[in-house]
Amino acid sequence: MTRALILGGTADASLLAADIARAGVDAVYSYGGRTRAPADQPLPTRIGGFGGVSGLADYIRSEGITHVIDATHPFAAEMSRNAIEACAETGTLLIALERAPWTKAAGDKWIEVADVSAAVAVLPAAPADVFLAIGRQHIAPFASKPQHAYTLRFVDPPQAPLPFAADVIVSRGPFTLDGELEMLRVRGIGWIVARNSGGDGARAKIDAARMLGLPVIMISRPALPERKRVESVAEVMQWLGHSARLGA
Ligand code: 3Y8
Ligand code: NAP
Repeated sequence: MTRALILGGTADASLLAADIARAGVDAVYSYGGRTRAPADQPLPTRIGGFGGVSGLADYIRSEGITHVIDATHPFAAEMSRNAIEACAETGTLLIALERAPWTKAAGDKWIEVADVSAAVAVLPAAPADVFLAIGRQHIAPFASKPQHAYTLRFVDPPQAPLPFAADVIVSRGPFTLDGELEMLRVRGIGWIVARNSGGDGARAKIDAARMLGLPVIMISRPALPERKRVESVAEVMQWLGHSARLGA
């Protein structure tokens, strides 16, 4: 009897949850508990960490989970690694629903870097207006270049003092091209730092940067161990043994 665990927290995970609920598959949706008011899901939902690999393995056993779908974000590397280990340990089927990375298009001015510290290093010495579109958890290294005027974008208002002076936009996305163009123009942004999240929910800033001729410091995704990986909800539904929603 199928019982699925969705490791969620992304737009794709929400789309999958809707199809799974519609198909009547027994499933539970899991958030990491990063935001104050995550979007509601049409499935029983749990919020918070499992307690590492062993916590996840215990959860899988106690809840009788037969299929794990890792629909987290490409940068949620620790969760993804834990899922691979816990599923190997418990002999549970695992699939990743992971959108393709954004690829550079004609006109894009990308500087591709491996991680946040490399992104800081690439910023110019001369003061600039910099938009950090990388959330809240990984901004501290930019304190080493306080000469810039930073704009940050968080899902929730900051709970603690910021590691450097910055203007914070509070918005959870998804974002629109017009909204990004307006924001970048009004703030006179000269540089954007982004992570290669892929998907549609945050790509508007990349398209807006191309239209405005702005450089984007693009942080590449962390490498993950091999695991079965698909890019569409339909493929996950087939893997679960259910045809996707007809006419989807
Ligand atoms: C808690 C669930 C939807 C889902 C929205 C997608 C789209 C917007 C792109 C920018 C980039 C960023 C950030 C981002 C994207 C979608 C999607 C996506 C980037 C929510 C959500 C949770 C989170 C966690 C949050 C992180 C933060 C990252 C903001 C819900 C809204 C910057 C990633 O304050 C914090 O601690 C926030 C932490 C992880 C990265 C970071 O390190 O700060 N996402 N984002 C999930 C959980 O608890 O399990 O609250 O409803 C989901 C979404 N985030 O309904 O359309 O790709 O699916 N989220 C990045 O670098 O790309 C925003 O601002 O341009
Ligand atoms: P992470 O660094 O890979 O995970 C850190 C720890 O958070 C995990 O080891 C796990 O704790 C817990 N965790 C993460 N996702 C979880 C989930 N869906 N359900 C239960 N526990 C979870 O994760 P992150 O990058 O902070 O991302 C957290 C959440 O935000 C994920 O749901 C992800 O999909 C979503 N998100 C992240 C980004 C991003 O940029 N990273 C962007 C959009 C959405 P234990 O070890 O205790 O189990």
